[in-house]
Amino acid sequence: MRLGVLSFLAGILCLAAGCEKQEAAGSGFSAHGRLKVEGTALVDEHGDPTVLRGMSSHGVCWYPRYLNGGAMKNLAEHGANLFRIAVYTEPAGAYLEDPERSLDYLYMGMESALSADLYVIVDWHILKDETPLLYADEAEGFFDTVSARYGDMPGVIYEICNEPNGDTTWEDIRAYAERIIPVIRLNAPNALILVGTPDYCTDFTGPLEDPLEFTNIMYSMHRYVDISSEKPCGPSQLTKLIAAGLPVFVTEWGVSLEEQAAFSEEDFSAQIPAFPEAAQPFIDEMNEYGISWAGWSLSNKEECHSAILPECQKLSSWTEDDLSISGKLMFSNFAP
Ligand code: IDC
Repeated sequence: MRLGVLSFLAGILCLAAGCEKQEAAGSGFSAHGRLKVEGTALVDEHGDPTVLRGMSSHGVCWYPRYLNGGAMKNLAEHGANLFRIAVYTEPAGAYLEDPERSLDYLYMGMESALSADLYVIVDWHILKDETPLLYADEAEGFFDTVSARYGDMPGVIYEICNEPNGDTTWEDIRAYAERIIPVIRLNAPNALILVGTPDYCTDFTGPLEDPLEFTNIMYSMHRYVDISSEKPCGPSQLTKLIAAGLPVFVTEWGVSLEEQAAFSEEDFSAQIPAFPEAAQPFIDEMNEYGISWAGWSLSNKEECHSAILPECQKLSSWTEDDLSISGKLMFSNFAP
């Protein structure tokens, strides 16, 4: 429980010092209630700026075991106030093949997260399908079903498409958003809604030039710090986007090794320790602007993105020793 104890002590010190921002980052929807987008910031029901930080699940169809109540409680103990649930559309075993199974897992994760006082993002995780228009009918059914079930609950946030990619244009995403957002808003008129952007949530030209007309929306930004180059990541586009007044929510960030395939296993593990230092400028930037984020991902899959070490079989009660280098960095920054 080293990290948990540390965040608890940090919380006490912080409160003693009158540091409200830090205290707020670790508390969930019971304290903040309904969220509203004001300019580039999220404000809570008291009108105070609010930052959400936590983890994203891996695909619910592959790692449902991490959607349990103890896991969510553990995230909250480490200072998180957010959990994102990734419902992959494809491939085999995912939503399109077995919607009931994915919905069961989604609801299980939502109940666990909400019980632990975490805000929850319902993520329609397109990826190989490239354009959200391909399965827009299914998306419409999905968001209608989920928003009807949860109504206008302040803890529930909707992310209408994970990472549009390939030839998908901003116009395609706009057409999709204009179809899906009204479906959600019919059941959940005040919900915060997040919209994926072109080129895997890295290209904001469209939203900047031609933003959506809806209120209470933010644009998803994804950032993977490539450490195979061994260079710390430079200042990202975040500063520019904030200066331009675009509200962004980092719904995924993490480590990537572009040249992963070219590395031997030994080289691969040699690279990972560089991650905390390489990622620090981006973390600092998000903190500076009060940007909300979810780290990818809460699982022990044998890959560089996993927060839990592959040999760790625990499904909750994680201590620092159970976390990967990436997991340690994310968990220790929930309530910095
Ligand atoms: C990755 C998973 C990996 C899985 C792959 C394909 O970590 O285990 O095999 O998806 O389903 C993203 C995506 C996210 C990726 C992640 C890491 O949104 O689905 O997860 N990533 O590659 N964008 C950039 C990186």
